[in-house]
Amino acid sequence: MLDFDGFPEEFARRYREAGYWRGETLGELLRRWAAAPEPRVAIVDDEQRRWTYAELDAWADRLAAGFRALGIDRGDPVVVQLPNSAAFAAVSIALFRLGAPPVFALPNHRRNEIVYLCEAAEAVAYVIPDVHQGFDYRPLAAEVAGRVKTVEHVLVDGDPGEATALRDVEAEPCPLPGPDPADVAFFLLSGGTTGLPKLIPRTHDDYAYQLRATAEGLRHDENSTYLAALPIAHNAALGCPGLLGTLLVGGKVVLPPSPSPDDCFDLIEEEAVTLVTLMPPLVLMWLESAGFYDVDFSRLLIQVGSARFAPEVARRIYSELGATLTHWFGMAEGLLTFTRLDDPLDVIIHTQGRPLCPDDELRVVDDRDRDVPAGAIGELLTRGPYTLRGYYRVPEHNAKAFTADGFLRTGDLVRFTPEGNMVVEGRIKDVINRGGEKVSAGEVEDLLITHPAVREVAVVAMPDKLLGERTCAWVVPRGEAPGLEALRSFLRSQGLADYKLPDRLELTDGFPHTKVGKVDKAELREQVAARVTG
Ligand code: OOB
Repeated sequence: MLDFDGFPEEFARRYREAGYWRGETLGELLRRWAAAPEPRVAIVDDEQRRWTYAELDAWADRLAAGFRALGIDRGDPVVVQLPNSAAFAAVSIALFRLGAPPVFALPNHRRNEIVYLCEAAEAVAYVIPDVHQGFDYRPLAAEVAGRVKTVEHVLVDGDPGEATALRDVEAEPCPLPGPDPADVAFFLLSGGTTGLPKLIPRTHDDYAYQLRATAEGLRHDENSTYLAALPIAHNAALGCPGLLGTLLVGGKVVLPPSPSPDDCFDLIEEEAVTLVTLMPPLVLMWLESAGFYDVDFSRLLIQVGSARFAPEVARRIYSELGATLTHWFGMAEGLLTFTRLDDPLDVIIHTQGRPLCPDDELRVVDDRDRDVPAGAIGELLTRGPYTLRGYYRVPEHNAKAFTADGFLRTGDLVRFTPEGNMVVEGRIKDVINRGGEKVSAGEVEDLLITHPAVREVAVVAMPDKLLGERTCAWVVPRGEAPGLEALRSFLRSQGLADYKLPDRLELTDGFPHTKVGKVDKAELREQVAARVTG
């Protein structure tokens, strides 16, 4: 079995007694709806094919049996890199039933990320589409399987090429040993604090709670329709309530080909969509396009989180779309806060609301872990029934990332209003939040420093009208100065995902330093901000 930092027994008992944890496992989540006498639509895929709960359930059973026949067992991690598709749901539920935790990679991850994930998890298999958005995943998978010895199977949704087709894996359903509710159900990726993103173990107990509570919080039920516009491999669209929460409550999930207005707006009416999750730049895009379409948004609840969401834009959701907003703060690690449906408009627009669970513990502290006065800004620390107790297999990192009593140091700077609503004010972690996509500065720096023309490098955020932030690489050159395009193609050749490539290059003879001798990134951020806005 997988060895990971689970919840201490004293806390597990408390969460069970309070009724948050009910001994459920995620593989069982759609059984009830599959057994209903009337067929119910679970998923409408990007080719408008409609999958009933019974079909999805049977497919997951056949896949689980097939995975087992391949030798994939309870506790064996499997890297899953599928786009939004019915196969994503079937494969994930099959792996939940088997107790073989998927490691959810994003569709735009490339060799650098996937090799790392396979190695960090010691994955036994890697599941991919054949071609998606013009990218052929099969050569990538062949390379990954060649490099990472533990990866024994490459499984392809579609034309398998040299690898194995998912459809050929399916087998007659068989009894499975099944996981324990306290087991790791799957791994998510952290946005990163230092260096490479870490693996986040999420248990059946904790995620089943998250699904149930987020659905209740948004009154999302069997009559609701969720439009999965963002990648369902990301926590926000996977389970807040997202794909899995919708399947839990018996609703319908619609998978558009992309989050663009062209692909989504007609579906909103045709499928009577009630909930969608968007990142702030997409809200802007939807607002700019809405006038060109004749769509009734009045039933739609728009869930926005992942990055700072400007109040001026938030207000336009009401005035221009006639839709409703729920404003979220979330992290793959666990903690979710959000504005409730009956909150006053001012609260919805200006704050990220209150924690999901009455037993979420939140502290706001200074740089010596002392609680700041009420209303002051400080780092958010948190502990609770769906927040991890340790990243996977990185004890040294965990010693710094958690307090001795198990609070996660979020790296986010927040304050609370007198009414108890949280407001994110900034962050101290070394991450660029590129419109909701997280770029770990250290990860990009570690690759850039290996370029022969780079003597020193510091990657920082710079302001951007559309994305909020973009990535700037400051470089002290060695010999002839490199250009931005040269550095970008170098990073691409190293297998780094496109969204992590720097958007701008600044050359300098040397970096400013702080009193303790570290590169002064705050100063570099200010200098580039002055140049791009000035
Ligand atoms: C969501 O999850 P991640 O893991 O991609 O990123 C977490 C980080 C937070 O630590 C914070 O730095 C930032 O994203 N963030 C926000 C924010 N919501 C998240 N920063 C400013 N304002 C906000 N409202 O991003 C995520 C997961 C589940 C639901 C929603 C978002």
